[in-house]
Amino acid sequence: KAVRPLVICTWDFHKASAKAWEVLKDGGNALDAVEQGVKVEEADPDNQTVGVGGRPDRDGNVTLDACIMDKDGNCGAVLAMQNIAHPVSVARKVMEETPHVMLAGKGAEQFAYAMGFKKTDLLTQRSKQEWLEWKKTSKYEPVINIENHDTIGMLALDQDGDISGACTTSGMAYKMAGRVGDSPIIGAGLFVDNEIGGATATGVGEEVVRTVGSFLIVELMRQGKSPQDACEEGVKRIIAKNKDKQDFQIGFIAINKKGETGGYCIHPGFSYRTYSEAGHVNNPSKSYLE
Ligand code: SD4
Repeated sequence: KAVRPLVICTWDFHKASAKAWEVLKDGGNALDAVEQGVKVEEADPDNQTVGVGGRPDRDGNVTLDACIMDKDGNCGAVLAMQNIAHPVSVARKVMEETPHVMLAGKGAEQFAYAMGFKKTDLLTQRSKQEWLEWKKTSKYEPVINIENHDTIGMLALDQDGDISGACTTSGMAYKMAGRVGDSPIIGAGLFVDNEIGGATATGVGEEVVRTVGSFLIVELMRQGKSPQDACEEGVKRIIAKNKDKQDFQIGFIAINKKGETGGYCIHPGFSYRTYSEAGHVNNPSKSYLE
């Protein structure tokens, strides 16, 4: 018998997984669960890689990326959007209220206002101070498990056995203006196929985009791999393209229709949360390197 409902998310975001579980345990659907879950991190000013409080780009602007995907393969995304606290909810509106899948920059922001979202200053004093400090040297060197520490990708399997997912981030700190990572790209930062399962990613987005990581993992599950084996193969594909230089982090998590889960990363330090009737657990991820 399948384990459900169930939620899984990147990193130790226990408040987000608890929120999603609250929705799921009362029979709520997976789409609402992932949206409500990741919104907890978007709203948290202490999380410096998602939503309010996110680290800015090198010009001092906080630009947010997010996407969402439902059981029917519908999806929506916003890219490099400023001044809106809940990009995942705007992504859901793109999915539900427009004929499009992605809106970027100013267009996304205008659409959000039209949908009733309020203008919000996303740059906190703390993130601003750190950025001013960074500007003194302006060295762009993402630090493993630190700069990448907070993107939230979440997948849920609801009581009806349906899967949805969401992913939201402020992206790599001090990125170039206009840079977009994997997180809002369907297939890269997130993919759900309700016949099979779902996958989502955290880490250096450029590498995830190059291998269309989350889509790859779902396809590997379609071919019979467990979520764990599929995540491991996903990381190995990235390693194969980076034989000489592995000084960056990638973490993948996945779920299938049976409620089996998996996670894998390059460097130790990544973990993921699961919440089901079996409990609320922070799972240290296995890693490619020791
Ligand atoms: C990105 N994957 O924009 C994101 C970064 C990330 O925690 O995971 N940050 O490339």
